[in-house]
Amino acid sequence: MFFSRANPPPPSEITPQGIYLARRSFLNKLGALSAGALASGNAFGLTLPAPANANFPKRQLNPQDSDTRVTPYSTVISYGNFYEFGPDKDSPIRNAHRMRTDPWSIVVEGEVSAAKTFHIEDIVKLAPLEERIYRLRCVEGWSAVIPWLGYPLAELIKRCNPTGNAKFVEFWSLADPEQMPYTRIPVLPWPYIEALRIDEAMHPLSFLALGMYGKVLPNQNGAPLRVVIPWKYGFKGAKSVVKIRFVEQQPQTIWTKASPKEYGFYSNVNPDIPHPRWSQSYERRLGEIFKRKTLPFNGYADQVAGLYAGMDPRLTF
Ligand SMILES: Nc1nc2c(c(=O)[nH]1)N[C@H]1C(S)=C(S)[C@@H](COP(=O)(O)O)O[C@H]1N2
Ligand SMILES: [Mo]
Repeated sequence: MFFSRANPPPPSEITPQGIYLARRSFLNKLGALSAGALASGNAFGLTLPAPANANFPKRQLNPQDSDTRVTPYSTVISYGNFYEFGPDKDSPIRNAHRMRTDPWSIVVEGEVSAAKTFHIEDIVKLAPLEERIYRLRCVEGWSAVIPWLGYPLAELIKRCNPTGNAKFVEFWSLADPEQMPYTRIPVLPWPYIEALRIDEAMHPLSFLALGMYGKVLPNQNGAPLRVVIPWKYGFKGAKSVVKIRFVEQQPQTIWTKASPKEYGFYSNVNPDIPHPRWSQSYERRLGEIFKRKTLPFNGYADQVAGLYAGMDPRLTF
């Protein structure tokens, strides 16, 4: 990306509590549901510690040993990218509190049987909430393991009633200059729009996150809802989504518009395809000292490689 990489902060002193203390009735409902979701464990057979037991990672001799250890909450809320709030890794936690997430709705348009609007109160109740513990690999070379709370993206996509012409789906993030100071500056071609092929969006791993670590999403991580596509670089998952648009042709995204040589449409994690300015072979899990190898499709190849059968991997970067 256009900002230099920095080191993650030490496990921070920030208390989770201050960030999201019950602001809306739907958040309370989400909290109640999440207790059940946590008890039910996670999908896809990952054996992972409950977030409450997650310790700050220790040095590992074998870099794969700790592969599924959950990254500390304090790290995930204080280090990240949300460029609408600024260029630095701590810009989101410093500035995202300005964003008002209530009321919130998502407009659905384009190739759908009828355009419509979903309100967040209804989106939260659309499908049973579950916990998914996913690796997140940022294209910049850092990664995290995050327990998301939400439901499959397919649940929402289905209810949008896309037409047969809908081959791709765009996710638009909020871009309000009043609340998001950096959207006044053309550092990126706002709004933040990311997109998927419909079958990618419908894949059972694709997730709509409303919370993480058993709590509602903090603003800086994309409240009140964001997309999570674990086999792609983190930037494919738009935060704070306000619009879903179905289209027939493969669309441009914020990153293909900003820098087409550096970012492709697919952006599947691939250690063998370097970014023009750095290797993608290794990554550093936030909080760890040694780098670990980046895995094809971020470790989800068994589930998703079939989506790209017959395609040249150089075209799916
Ligand atoms: N709207 C919006 N969504 C975004 C971004 C952004 O800047 N704006 N950054 C992306 C990038 S580059 C990454 S790596 C992830 C980071 O998510 P996290 O901060 O929750 O770890 O969010 C993605 N979604
Ligand atoms: Mo990223």
